[in-house]
Amino acid sequence: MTIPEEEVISTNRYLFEWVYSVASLTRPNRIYWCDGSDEEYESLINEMVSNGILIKLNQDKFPGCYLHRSNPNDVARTEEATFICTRNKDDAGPTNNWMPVDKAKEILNNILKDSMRGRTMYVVPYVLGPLKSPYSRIGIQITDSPYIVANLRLLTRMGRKALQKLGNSRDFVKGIHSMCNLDPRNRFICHFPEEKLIISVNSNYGGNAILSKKCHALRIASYEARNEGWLAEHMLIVSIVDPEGRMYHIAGAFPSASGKTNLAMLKPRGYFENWKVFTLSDDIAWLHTDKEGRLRAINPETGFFAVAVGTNYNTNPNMMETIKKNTIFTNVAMTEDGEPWWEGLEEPKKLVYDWRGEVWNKKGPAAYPNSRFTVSAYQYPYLSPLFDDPEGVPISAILFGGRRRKTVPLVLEAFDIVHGVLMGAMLRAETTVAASGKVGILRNDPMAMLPFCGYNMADYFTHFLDVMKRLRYPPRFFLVNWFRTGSDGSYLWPGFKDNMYVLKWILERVEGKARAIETPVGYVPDLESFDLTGLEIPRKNLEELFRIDKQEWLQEFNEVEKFFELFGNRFPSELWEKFYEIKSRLA
Ligand code: GTP
Ligand code: SPV
Ligand code: MN
Repeated sequence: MTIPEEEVISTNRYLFEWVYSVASLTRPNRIYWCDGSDEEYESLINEMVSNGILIKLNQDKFPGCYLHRSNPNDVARTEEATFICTRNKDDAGPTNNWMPVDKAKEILNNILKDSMRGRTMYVVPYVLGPLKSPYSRIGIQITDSPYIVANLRLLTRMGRKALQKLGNSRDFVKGIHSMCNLDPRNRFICHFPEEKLIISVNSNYGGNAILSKKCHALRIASYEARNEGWLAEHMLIVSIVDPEGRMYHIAGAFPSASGKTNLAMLKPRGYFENWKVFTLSDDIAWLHTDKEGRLRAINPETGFFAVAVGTNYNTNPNMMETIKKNTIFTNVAMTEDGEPWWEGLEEPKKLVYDWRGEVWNKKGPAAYPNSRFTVSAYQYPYLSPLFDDPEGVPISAILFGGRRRKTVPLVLEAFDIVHGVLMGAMLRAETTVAASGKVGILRNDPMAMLPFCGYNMADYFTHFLDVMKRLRYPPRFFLVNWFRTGSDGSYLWPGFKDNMYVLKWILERVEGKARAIETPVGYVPDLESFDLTGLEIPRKNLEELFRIDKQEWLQEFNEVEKFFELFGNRFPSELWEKFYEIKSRLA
């Protein structure tokens, strides 16, 4: 194949050879190298509107906003179709689906053969992390989906600048994505960490197909991070300024659709009027150790791919302001005059088309429960001023959380670093709509990384502990739970903006100020001194929120024990020791 002169925007021979080898397998009509310009984005959008991939929303009220309707069989991540392909099965570990490299490539090559016929193959270079950061990384995604290109443009530093940064280096993650015919039986999201390669076929859904996100920034990056001494985590990063003007940064790992975006975007109101909260990341954090021995966090992304349902002016007013323009909505409902709509917003007085485009009959949901929107972080009103800081921000506290109806109190502080890491490793949470399969099933989800760790999780625990123990100024560790329910099944804690009460207590603990009560499993706030000024909540709810039930916790330990045993002798002994030390206090 000859390369037309005007398309040459890089001199990287290695890159060209790879791109053209993929083209000779997939046989696209045309190859297009993305430069990341505004004009390019606009023309992509216009093309998608003209061929029905995007629907123009009401441009008077929502300028630059579009709706995409997925194939109904392709609306969430598919963990059962996600594989880590390594030479040795043990390197993927017992929690990942594994396939031998050769077998996976044979299957994928057969699927990819001629898969882009009649389509354009886009070559999308992107940088993860601030352009000048020593911690940033480069990826090139090849895709035949213009919808994915538009998402990459909003979520990453994409285009010419990435190629400039790459130069003639071979050091980039290769992503090959083809929608094929969206056949769910031939859907595969395969990772080859040993060769920095991702191949994703037969899906066009976010986490399966925006390869920069979960596939690169978590699965491949976590593998590289282990080899290089850092961490790639499924964590939000939030910056908090107290009334005295001190700024703190907190990271939090919660499973998918369990509150990262909402916590990162908390808008302090009422009693917290004199506080400020800024967002640095709503989904992914890359954590490094700096020269002083602090943990530093950057956000590899530049945008949000966030859950729509439940987002409104009470829960997340900042996000509501952000998504009024230049936003791609996926699988939300639409009113007859072209406004996006989903459950949790005010009841519309107008006719509503559901997420499939049919007149909503109110029998099922109008918006798909995992409907999302993609929007650039740069139009978010409270983006952290340190968002583009190449060095990232120092982390004072790490939170682990998830949906738990019982057992886990509103907040629980770890005794020490090893216990903190153990708390993360012991994290269990209910499954959510973000992945296909049953919702509400309690499962182990260590550090909220179960679906995203690119190597054996026992090695991951060892590495996580190593990184934390090497720090001169380690963060404090907390378990949090906004989802505990009372006997009637309703949430005991109001959540959202009121999570600020918990964050304040956490910062007071960091400063060595707030009082806590020691329980067998960690420290809980002393109810007498826990500041709840301005919050009306029945005393009996509070008592239940902080209650540690020894029987339930013993059961928790017994169940987690079985999970840890899956890892055999690869599981770090230091965590076992801490585990049994605490378990013995419960017995
Ligand atoms: P991913 O993008 O999938 O990684 O999700 P996430 O962890 O960022 O979750 P997000 O903040 O989008 O919240 C998911 C769902 O949980 C939404 O429907 C929220 O309304 C709901 N939610 C978030 N925070 C709270 C909270 O404090 N209390 C309650 N009850 N619900 C919450
Ligand atoms: C998640 O599922 O954790 C998400 C959405 O953040 S996705 O990009 O689909 O992974
Ligand atoms: Mn996520």
